[in-house]
Amino acid sequence: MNNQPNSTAPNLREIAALFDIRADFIDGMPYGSGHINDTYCASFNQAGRFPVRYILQRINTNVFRTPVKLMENIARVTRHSLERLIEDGNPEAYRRTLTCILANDGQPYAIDALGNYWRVYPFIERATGHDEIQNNDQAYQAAMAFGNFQKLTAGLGGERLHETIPDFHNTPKRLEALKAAIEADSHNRAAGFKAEIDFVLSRTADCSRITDLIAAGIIPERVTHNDTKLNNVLLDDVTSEGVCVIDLDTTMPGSALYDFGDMVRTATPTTREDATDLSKLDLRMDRFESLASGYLVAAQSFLNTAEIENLAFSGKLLTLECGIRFLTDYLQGDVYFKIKRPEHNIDRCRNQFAFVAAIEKHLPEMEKVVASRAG
Ligand code: ADP
Ligand code: GN1
Ligand code: MG
Repeated sequence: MNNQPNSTAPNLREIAALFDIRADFIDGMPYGSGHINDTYCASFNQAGRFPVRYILQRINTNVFRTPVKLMENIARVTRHSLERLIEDGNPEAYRRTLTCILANDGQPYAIDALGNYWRVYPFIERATGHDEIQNNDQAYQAAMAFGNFQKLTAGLGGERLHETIPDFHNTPKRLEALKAAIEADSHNRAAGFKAEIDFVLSRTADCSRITDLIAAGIIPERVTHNDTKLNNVLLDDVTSEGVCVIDLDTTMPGSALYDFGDMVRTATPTTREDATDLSKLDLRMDRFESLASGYLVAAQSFLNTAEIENLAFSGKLLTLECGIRFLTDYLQGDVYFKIKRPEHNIDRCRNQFAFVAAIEKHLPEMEKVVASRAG
């Protein structure tokens, strides 16, 4: 089974009818640039007001093997988030968190005639998830929003959340998976990518730095988002304020460093993740300073010293890990990430590795910035 876009377009009217939307379907179309789920934006006439928009999302069950447990997590996290916002008197609580529209049977998901799992969220209006950063304020606001999200989930009582993808950010295991893909070489691609493979192998020691600190109890487990790429937070179109953290599929036990690292990966490079002209790729220190400042405003009160000391390094690790995952997927024949061209995954991999090299160059400066911002 693979993850490339389904050629048969779903009947969105029929999907919408599985949910308690209480509005008349007008139309719908594919939406966004996520690499994992199939996302649609649909318009409705809601008691004479139109268009009222909803997001209809087909969950990728090739990637998320336990969709019911996944939706249990999301329902808990979003309910908790809404309760806190209302308690705090936020006048637009329903724009500040995803909320699940329940299916006709009361579950936060519905299964269509083909066995696909679907969910529906109100469309968060007048806010955008940016694929590419435009200014330092966006970095500051996005980082603060993800930091506040970690603060919010720290207050989630009850049972440990389900691990929707076990070992998601276990970089040593990601490295092992790459080695297995090289060994199997199912698509006869490995021979052409010796430079990329050597790049990873020469950084083997980096891969286990955070997992070792977690195993030693020096870095604590927290409930984290685990997919904090820039376009997974919607920023207000007028003020740039972080309005709503989205894409909660991987919200589960993790490390704060995974979240900060993925922000560095996506908010500080000068080019987008799949750019092929690497001569222009560098890390912008001004973006990094804004990112670290915004994150620490929200997170400084709960992070421990070891976490703060590894914030800059986490950017390097998460970028390396993402490059490893793109390379693995390329060698396996593009079964995980959606691609728009045959070389997409290897282009992304090369871009990530070039960015690792850029981070390595800036790491001492980045560490100084974190130290000064953390006081
Ligand atoms: P994926 O896991 O495939 O990345 P996301 O949940 O991130 O899927 O959704 C894909 C895109 O759809 C997002 O980047 C964002 O632009 C848009 N999106 C998702 N949910 C909403 C929402 N509730 N309101 C507005 N836009 C949304
Ligand atoms: C995927 O779902 P999306 O597009 O926000 C991936 C992340 C990767 C990212 C790389 C569940 O994120 O882990 O870092 O692509 N999500 C999953 O762009 O694997
Ligand atoms: Mg996403």
